[in-house]
Amino acid sequence: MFRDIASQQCGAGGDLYSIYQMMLKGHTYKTFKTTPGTLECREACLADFRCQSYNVVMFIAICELNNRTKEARPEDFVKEEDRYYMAKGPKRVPLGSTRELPAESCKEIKASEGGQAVSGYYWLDTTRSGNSILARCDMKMGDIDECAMSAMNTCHRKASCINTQGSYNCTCNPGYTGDGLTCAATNEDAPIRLTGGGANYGRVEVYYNGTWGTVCDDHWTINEANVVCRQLGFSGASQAKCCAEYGQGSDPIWMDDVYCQGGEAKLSHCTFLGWKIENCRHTEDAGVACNH
Ligand SMILES: [Ca+2]
Ligand SMILES: [Ca+2]
Repeated sequence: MFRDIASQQCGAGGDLYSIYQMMLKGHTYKTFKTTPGTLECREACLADFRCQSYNVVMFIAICELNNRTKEARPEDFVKEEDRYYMAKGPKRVPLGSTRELPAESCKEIKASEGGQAVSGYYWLDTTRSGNSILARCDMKMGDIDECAMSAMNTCHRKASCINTQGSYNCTCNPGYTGDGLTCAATNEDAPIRLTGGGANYGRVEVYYNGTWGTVCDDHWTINEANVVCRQLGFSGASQAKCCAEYGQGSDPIWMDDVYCQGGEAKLSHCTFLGWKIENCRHTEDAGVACNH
């Protein structure tokens, strides 16, 4: 046993070292008896890529292979009279680098690998389920970057994802409005027309995504009607009409719950639920009557 320790200390160039009367507790995945005075424990660790370090129970020569280092789990590196702790050294496989050796968190990898840990993809098993997943770790933060993989975040495709400690944030891109999980275009210049009436009155229709569709009359007031009329070149509106006053249009119902301030140049600049996000029927198609 002492030859074991001495030989490792000599050949290791500082990378291998034993620490007496200390052990790493709670990370042993394999325990077996060795022949005293041999290198069996060290050889077993070197032969198994899962092995990150080992404890030896002195005098009875029991070997405990650990799947963590004391750097990864400093809180579990504890005093133990009958044991010594041994690092695996340069042949150690970095934690989280293979599916069979997942880390519990990016933070653990950062602790385990120190300055060697670079941001990138690692294997994690955050719930100790036995199933590893590949995730990107932001090592500056020591945290999972949910933004790197679309399956790990619920941001809308028109939102940008910002990684945060323990989570992430979604923010709608410029020109879109919403909570980041749903984003609707705010400043698209959708053309409009009046149908089913006369030159200056009719059902409001909006052209979006290659198709003409209708506007729902929920919250349809003179404010919204004014924006429609001005967009069409009239001075303003005399009336906002509800309830398919000028007949029912056909699908899609493009806009619902439209709120205009009054100064918008286009109806599509007003706030609304988002294109085709609605709870209406065509019996609720909105109309306007404009001033000449
Ligand atoms: Ca995160
Ligand atoms: Ca509605």
